[in-house]
Amino acid sequence: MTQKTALITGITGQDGGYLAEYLLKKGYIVHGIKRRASMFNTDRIDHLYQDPHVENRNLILHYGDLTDSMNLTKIIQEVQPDEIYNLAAMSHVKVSFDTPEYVANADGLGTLRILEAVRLLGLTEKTRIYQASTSELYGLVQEVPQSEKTPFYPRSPYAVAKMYAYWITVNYREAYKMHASNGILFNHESPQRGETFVTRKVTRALSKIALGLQEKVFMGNLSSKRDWGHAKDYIRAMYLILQQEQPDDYVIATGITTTIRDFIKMAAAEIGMEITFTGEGVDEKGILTAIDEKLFTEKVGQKYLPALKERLSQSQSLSAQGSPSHSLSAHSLSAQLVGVDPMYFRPTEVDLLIGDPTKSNTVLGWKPKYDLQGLVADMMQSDVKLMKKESYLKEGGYQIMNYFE
Ligand code: NDP
Ligand code: GDR
Repeated sequence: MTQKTALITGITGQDGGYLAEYLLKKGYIVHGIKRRASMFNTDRIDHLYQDPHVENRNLILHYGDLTDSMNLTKIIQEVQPDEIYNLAAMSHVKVSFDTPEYVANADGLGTLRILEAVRLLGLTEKTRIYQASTSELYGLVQEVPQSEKTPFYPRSPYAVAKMYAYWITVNYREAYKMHASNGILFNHESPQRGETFVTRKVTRALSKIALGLQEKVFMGNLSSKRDWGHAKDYIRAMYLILQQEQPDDYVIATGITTTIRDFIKMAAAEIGMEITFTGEGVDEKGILTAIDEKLFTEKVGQKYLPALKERLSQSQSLSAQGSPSHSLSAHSLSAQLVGVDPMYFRPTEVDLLIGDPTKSNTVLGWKPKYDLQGLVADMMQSDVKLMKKESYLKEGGYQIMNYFE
């Protein structure tokens, strides 16, 4: 069998890194498009790096950008890919309210540029295209669970741009008989998740709090619900979609939804910390209410326990006084671990996502290996390890300098 060639846009992102590794293991030659940045931005694929001076490489990177059609056309012409995975996007929903025009250009028109390049280069029969569509298309709740037939109602510039990308993919499939498919992926996370998405923000912050490197974390809307899976499972679905004889659109989800609040509790419980939420809206607080000392010692380490117990005793004495939220503000080392800051609220929110993966289960034979508990465990284990490195550096006197002080 001849070796297949894949082109991944967004190879430096969470999904791009996992997908590149997965396809390389399957024997593909993988080409990736990366943006020029003022610092290295290849952390997620450094372990796959191959010296450009060595012959017969299987991983080849190209500088490029989804906003530059000439560049994309040139790369696609050069690579002649069997499969294109279009994962590149400005993928942060909140940030898309700050950069709506850019998002329309990169996430919306960027998809058109790829489809049109494949068409103009005469590759419509050779090249299969995967478009990274999203559960954000469902936006304002019309029905649950959300399936391939649920109407869209996007609620952010990001989702609106992705809606254009979704339909232009469908249109090129119908108009030019291209093998172009949408994966409507619900939220998927991992230790490689960007630090400003909610799950990773939580697992990083709780790890730092456990090690005494941070006092508390401020969050946005704690009541929204998400259907979270593991990125390692979801990139398998991308691959399966492109192996089908016919192109089509598929929901990839777990079918289980959880609030942000409960995700925080689960992540804390994973390392033996019990967090209880009190108050409402912007006054809501997550308080440390118990420690499973054995679990904490096993997952984090004995030496970090005394400081955390001190915080817990404050929590208990304050709640005995009957007014935790009022008294807490007086303490510099308080028992409050989570707060709410409206700066993280979105102008329009997506309240509830829960996917119906029946079609991908039956047609693709796709089933996730991780459940939410497994995902949380993987992320917490990884972030505790990461933050321990930071802790050791701090103990050794190597603190990150603030050059503006
Ligand atoms: P990330 O934000 O981790 O990665 C995005 C990638 O796109 C990065 O490699 C980034 O490069 C690149 N990129 C951004 N803008 C451009 C541009 N203008 N030109 C070229 N490359 C660009 O996202 P994920 O890996 O989490 O998601 C992958 C795709 O799937 C995205 O399209 C996202 O919108 C979509 N999606 C994600 C879901 C999720 O839960 N993760 C769910 C559903 C859809 P750089 O590293 O330089 O920033
Ligand atoms: P989302 O992911 O918007 O669903 O988009 P994100 O993790 O950013 O938010 C999920 C929910 O958590 C709430 N939230 C917070 N979110 C962030 N980022 N930071 C906070 O402090 C915070 N507090 C509460 C949000 O309001 C929201 O309701 C992700 C991205 O990967 C998209 O690219 C992808 O298309 C969708 O998932 C499916």
